[in-house]
Amino acid sequence: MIKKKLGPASLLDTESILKDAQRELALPSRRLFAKRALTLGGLSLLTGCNITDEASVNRMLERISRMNDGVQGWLFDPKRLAPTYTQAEMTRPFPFNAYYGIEDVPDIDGSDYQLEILGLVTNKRPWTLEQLHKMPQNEQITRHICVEGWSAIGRWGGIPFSYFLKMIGADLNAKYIDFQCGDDYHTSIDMATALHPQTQLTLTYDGQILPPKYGFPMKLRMPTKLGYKNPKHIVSMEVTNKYPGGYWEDQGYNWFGGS
Ligand SMILES: Nc1nc2c(c(=O)[nH]1)N[C@H]1C(S)=C(S)[C@@H](COP(=O)(O)O)O[C@H]1N2
Ligand SMILES: [Mo]
Repeated sequence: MIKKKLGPASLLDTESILKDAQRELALPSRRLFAKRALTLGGLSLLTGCNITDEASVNRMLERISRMNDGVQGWLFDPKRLAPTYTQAEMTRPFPFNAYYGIEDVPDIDGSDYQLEILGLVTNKRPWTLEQLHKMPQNEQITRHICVEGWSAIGRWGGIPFSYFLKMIGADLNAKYIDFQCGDDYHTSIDMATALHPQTQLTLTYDGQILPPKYGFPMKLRMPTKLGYKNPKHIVSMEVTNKYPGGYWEDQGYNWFGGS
C-alpha cells in the first residue's frame, strides 16, 4: 500500500494521485492509459470515495489496493439491489461509449440475427430476435457508471437474465458466463451476478428497440457492475468453468468490476 504525503487539501496533486492509482490498479501500459484516460472522477466512482483531501486520497488508494477479485467476489451480496430512479431523472442524451468512435458502431442486421448459446447448457438452440422479444420482459431505470469518470441514468427493458438462464437449462453451478460481441469486444461475469434480479438481457432503451449505439440487437445490463462489464451487441454467450477474462480485463481492469 502506498501512503501519499500531500500538501494542503486544496492543492491535491492530481497527476501523482493518478500515477499511484494506476500502479495499484496494475494497469499495464502507457498505451492503455492514453486510450482510457483515468480521471479523479472515475476513481472516486470506482471506489466510492469522495476525493477531497489527503485522508480521502489515502482511503481511495487503500480501497484500490484491496480490489482484487477474491475479496470482491466475497463482498458481493446477491440480495443487494442497485438504486432505481424516476423517468424525470433520466440522463438525456444518454452517452455513447466504446473502444472506438460512434462512426464505427457495428451495423447488425436484426432479421438474420441469432443469439448463439454455448457451453454448459442443456438447450443449445440459438434464438432469433423475434423469439427473444416474446419472452417475459421487465424494465429498470438505473445508473450506468463508467470507470472513465462519468455516470448516466437510463431506462432499459428486456428479459430477466435469471429467467433466461433457467429456461435454456444453464448449469447454475458453473462459475462464469462469457459474452462475445459483434465488435471485437468480450467480457465475462460470475454466476451470482448473472442470477442477480437486476441483471437483464436488454432489448430496449427508453421504450424503443435498442439503438445501434447502445448495443443493438441486445446488451446485458447490470447496474451492480461498471460500464465495461455491460456487453453491447451480444452475439453469443458461453456458460463455463474456465476463466474467460475480457477485453479490458485482459489489459488490467479488475475482473469483478463491481460498483
Ligand atoms: N461490445 C461492446 N460493449 C461495450 C463496450 C464496447 O466497446 N463494445 N464498451 C463498454 C463500456 S466501457 C461502456 S461505458 C459501455 C457504454 O455503453 P453506452 O454506449 O450504452 O453508454 O459499454 C460497454 N460495453
Ligand atoms: Mo466504460
